[in-house]
Amino acid sequence: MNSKIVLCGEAGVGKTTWMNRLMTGDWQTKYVATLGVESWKYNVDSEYISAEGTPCNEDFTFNVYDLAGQNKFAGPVENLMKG
Ligand SMILES: Nc1nc2c(ncn2[C@@H]2O[C@H](COP(=O)(O)OP(=O)(O)O)[C@@H](O)[C@H]2O)c(=O)[nH]1
Ligand SMILES: [Mg+2]
Repeated sequence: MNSKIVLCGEAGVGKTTWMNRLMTGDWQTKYVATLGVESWKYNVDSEYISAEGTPCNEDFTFNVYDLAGQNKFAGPVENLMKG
């Protein structure tokens, strides 16, 4: 199954840090502003997924989009949210 996660919010609240932690396991301490949007694919094997104790037979792919908080990127961000 494919699903989309869109991280949005004001600049500096920790969106990029959260995504880096998810993708690399690392905790990044320096601040690098996101320009526009960055996206990553996050795969989860079915063996790690269960719903109310019932194993799931499907792998999941999350397309995680990390958005820039600045207003000037509002246009592209709005299109991404729709799609
Ligand atoms: N103390 C603390 N600092 C954080 C946390 N998450 C992010 N930061 C710091 O906040 C700053 C901005 O984070 P960033 O992920 O770039 O924000 P973004 O603009 O929302 O993507 C960086 O210097 C991070 O190291 C957190 O949970 N705790
Ligand atoms: Mg960011």
